Amino acid sequence: FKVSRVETTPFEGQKPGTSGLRKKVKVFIQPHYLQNFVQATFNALGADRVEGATLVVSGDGRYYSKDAIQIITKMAAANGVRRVWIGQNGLLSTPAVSAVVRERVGADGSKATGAFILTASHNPGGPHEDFGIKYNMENGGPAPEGITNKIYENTTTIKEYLIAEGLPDVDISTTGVSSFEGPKGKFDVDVFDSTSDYLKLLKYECFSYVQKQMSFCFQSIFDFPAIQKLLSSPKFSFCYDALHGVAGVHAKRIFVEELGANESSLVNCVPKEDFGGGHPDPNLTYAKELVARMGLSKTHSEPNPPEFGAAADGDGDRNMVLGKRFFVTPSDSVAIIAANAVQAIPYFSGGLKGVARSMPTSAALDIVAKHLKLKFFEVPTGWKFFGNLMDAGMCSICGEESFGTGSDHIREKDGIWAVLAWLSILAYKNKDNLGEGNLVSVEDIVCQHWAIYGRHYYTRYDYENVNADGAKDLMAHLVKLQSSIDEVNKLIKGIRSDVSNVVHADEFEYKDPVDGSVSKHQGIRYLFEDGSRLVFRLSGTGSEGATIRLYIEQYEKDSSKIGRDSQEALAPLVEVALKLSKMQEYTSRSAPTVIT
Ligand code: VG1
Ligand code: CO
Repeated sequence: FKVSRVETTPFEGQKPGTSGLRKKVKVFIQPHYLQNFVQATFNALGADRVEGATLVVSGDGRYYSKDAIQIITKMAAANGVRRVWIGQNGLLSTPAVSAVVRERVGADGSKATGAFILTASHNPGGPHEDFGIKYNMENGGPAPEGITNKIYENTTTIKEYLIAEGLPDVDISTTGVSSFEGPKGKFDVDVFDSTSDYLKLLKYECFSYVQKQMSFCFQSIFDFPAIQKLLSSPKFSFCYDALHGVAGVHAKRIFVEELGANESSLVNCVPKEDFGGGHPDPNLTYAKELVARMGLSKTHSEPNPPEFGAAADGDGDRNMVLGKRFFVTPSDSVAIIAANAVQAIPYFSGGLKGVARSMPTSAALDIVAKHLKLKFFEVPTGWKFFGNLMDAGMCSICGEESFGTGSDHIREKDGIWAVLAWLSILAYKNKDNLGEGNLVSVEDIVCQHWAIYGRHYYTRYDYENVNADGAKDLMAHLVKLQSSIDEVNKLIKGIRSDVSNVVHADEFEYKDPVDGSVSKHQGIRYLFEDGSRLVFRLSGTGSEGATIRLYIEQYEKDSSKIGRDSQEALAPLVEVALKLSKMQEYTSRSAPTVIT
């Protein structure tokens, strides 16, 4: 092939958000649009990281992915990349990409140096919906802000991009390596099985050198035989809904073929370009089928729901965990995994290096960290902030309220990992119960946790696609209010006298303890005397208008008060939040789009 230089002009608005660039498909398919962003990324990385590189290019299989893969492959070839690695059919979940970058070794001994992930995650897909792209680094984690800012800068000045001419479209449906000859030498396209490397990581891990015994020891992340025993017990039942996202591919292989779950326990596990027309977002609103199966639907009654259910988002990095007629909040989920990890998950048997959560995530994890004397970190929203802590050996388990949970086995959140973590805890708690005795259920595990650590009532209100100016004004109004806490407390007492006082309010700012970088304006916080919190943020993953997220949390230590309905328990704080922020006035919305 030859290298052709194509003239181009900048597009507005190519600024990567919380997790890459996400836009409507009709925006992405404009001539040069994707190309500009990809070239801007290559230029931001610099020749050192591009020439001779080995890049993974794959994603959640949403509409436009197949075209994008061909375009990026040709641009990679023209920019001097040595190899492009593609999961079969272009399908790799975000955690699988991270695993491939970190673990896979090519037939010629090569290792990946980075990845383009093609996904808009939980946003709907199809010709009229969203597409997205983000770049991950050599450690398998999202590019840090230094790089994403540079990418954006480059998109504002770009004049040309490079693309290979005469390079045929690659067949991504069959595994194998194809080699091509370019002006700078060989270029390989390697199409490989989507699940093998990811599975290998979850099943076996590291050879740690034990000096005393002078021997190598095998350690696995998860005890597959123990999980298999649980799944095959007639007392246990399981259900997994991939919402037609890419996790379905991995789920079939891991849960059914490896762990012996029944094929009928998989729902919506065939990936579709438009996710069957739904929102591939694993929450109580959008994972309707699973919610009904688990006996949590208000309109449908299910006589005998499974013991355990879980769902994934489009790119498989999120998870929702459900018990029989029981919802586990993601903030509780990460706290419970952390509290049980050392006993229940072999990978953590040597102890946890530390734990971390994003700022809006509830403080349930903080309490576990305190009890177990673990290092603890609170970072801004978005997985990229956890990566630095993990690379520095400071954090083992982390999570976000937005259904993201993970560990330092990779540098992305990992939906299937979270499910395996829960199955491990269930297997551990039930190791003597699978014959006789009562099964310890998901609900039992959560209630026992609350009894020890107290409960964080938690809810999130999302106002999706509201007027962007209104959203900005609402945030400005809240920042202005923060200048006088006395004034805020007067207002609050006028709304509800049964809510405690605000003792501190600010805009969250984070200084990375590893590289010292500072991230500002990461959400507005109101902290109350009794430990309650109100947090307001603007979403960074939407593709249209603005999305306001309101996070509401209240801590209850008294074990006689931990069994309430969370919406009911939080009603006073919700009222305060809505009136204090003048939500309806600024957004013209009388109710949120989604409540989780
Ligand atoms: C949302 C979530 C955030 C998550 C991000 C990416 O961001 O709130 O916790 O890390 O999505 O998740 P925002 O800016 O819209 O609140 V995913 O599954 O897109 O990779
Ligand atoms: Co996702």
